Amino acid sequence: GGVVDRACHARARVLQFPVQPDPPRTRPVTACIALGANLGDRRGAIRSAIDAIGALPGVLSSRASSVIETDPVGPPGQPMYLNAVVRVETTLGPRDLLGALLAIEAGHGRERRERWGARTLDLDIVLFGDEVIDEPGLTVPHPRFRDRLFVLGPLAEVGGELVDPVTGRTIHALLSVIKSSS
Ligand code: A4P
Ligand code: MG
Repeated sequence: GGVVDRACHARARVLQFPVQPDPPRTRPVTACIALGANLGDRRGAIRSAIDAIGALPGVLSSRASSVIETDPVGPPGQPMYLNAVVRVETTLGPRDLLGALLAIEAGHGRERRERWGARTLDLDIVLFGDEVIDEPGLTVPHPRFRDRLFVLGPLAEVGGELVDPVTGRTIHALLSVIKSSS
């Protein structure tokens, strides 16, 4: 009946299929979570999500980037976003972390409508140590983060030295690639 159970139930509800909790871990992993909001009280949602992530059981420490305002990517006519990244040291597994993030999103009144559409709060796992995960409901590293300045900028601030396990490049290197192509 702990936070992991609740997180699994939240995840099962959103994904509409049952999920098993991760096996217990002892060694902490560095994970990075991207935050985005473009509806309602954007700054309040980002701030309280940063606090909620830092307070999760199994999150040993956390460090948040600056919060930046960015042009929307996706369907036209959306409001501007606020984006940030939080870097954590955690003993949660990736599935339990996702469940906890979905519960935080749900607590902010997130409703899923259009893909890439406007949202009160979006929390994505960008990196989870050097793990590569591709399963229904969880793809890590996040499949689109390498093209997105609104993720790479804040990510470089808190984890520029971290290595993308798919390309073998550091975040600093990925950022300079997209800066030079845009
Ligand atoms: N899911 C799979 N992998 C992950 C992961 N690594 N982290 C699954 C988190 N969730 C992951 O998410 C649907 C499901 O993705 C989750 O239930 C989880 O099981 P969603 O947030 O409802 O779907 P979405 O919004 O269509 O996709 P996603 O990936 O969040 O959208 P994107 O691609 O991140 O785009 N423009 C600016 N400037 N700033 C933004 O933050 N964000 C988006 C969202 C578009 N444009 C933007 C921004
Ligand atoms: Mg998302």
